[in-house]
Amino acid sequence: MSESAPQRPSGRGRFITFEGGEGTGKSTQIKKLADRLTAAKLRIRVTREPGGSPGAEIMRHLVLSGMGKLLGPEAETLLFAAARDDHVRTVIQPALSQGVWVLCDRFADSTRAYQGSLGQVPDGLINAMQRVTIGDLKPDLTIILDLPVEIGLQRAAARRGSGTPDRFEAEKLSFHQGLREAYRKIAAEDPARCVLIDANSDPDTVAARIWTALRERLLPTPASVVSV
Ligand code: T5A
Repeated sequence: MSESAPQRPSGRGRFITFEGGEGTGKSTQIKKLADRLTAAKLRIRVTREPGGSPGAEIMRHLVLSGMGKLLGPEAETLLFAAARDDHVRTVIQPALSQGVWVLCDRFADSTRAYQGSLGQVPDGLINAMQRVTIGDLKPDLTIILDLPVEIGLQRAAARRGSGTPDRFEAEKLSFHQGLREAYRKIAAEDPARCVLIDANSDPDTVAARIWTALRERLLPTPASVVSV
């Protein structure tokens, strides 16, 4: 196979996050990008939130089972923050400092969209928790997958089969519509970091859009690509 691919960077790895509403195809696209970057001989760590480390996976179970919701929006947000704190310290930072590229399925923008915009948790609390949990850590690139909510929910339902919807899948259609708008706003407010990707196509077409964005954002000069 011969294609343009990124050169292994010296020093710190790159941090790429995937965001979007339910069933927008984040997991599918992370796998495709990981395969492509691995073929380009980069060291890749795929991870997710909530979760990604043993401690954070326990928190994941708590929030997705709906137990966090019983405590109220602010306490539920604290659970996400506690999970992120463990994940950043034990997985993300060590990998980046070893030159590994980290691809993370959801990160801090999820808290801003789900708990901030939709849960109405005040910005002040979200910002304070962000300072504690991630400090100066900022994704080099955030891919926001954009899709009509009905299609995303249909995809999520088809994949779930006869299983029960989780705590957020079970929210009303208006919640998911608000979520889509919240992500569009995040993308518009931080265009240097975020790219909004039309996810309403087949998986390979969406992957090609993501690859183009990644090359434009993280590999800006011809000198930074090699053939494999
Ligand atoms: N959350 C998370 C917060 O509220 N605050 C936070 O701070 C954080 C970090 C996590 C939940 O936690 C919330 C947000 C979430 O509700 P989760 O189980 O990790 O929940 O689930 P999600 O991240 O929401 O991801 P989903 O499981 O809903 O879906 P994905 O990963 O976006 O989609 P994917 O790739 O699994 O695809 C879904 C189905 O569609 C098909 C796939 O094959 C699959 O069957 N598909 C396509 N079909 C047609 N065309 C395409 N282009 C397709 N791409 C995928």
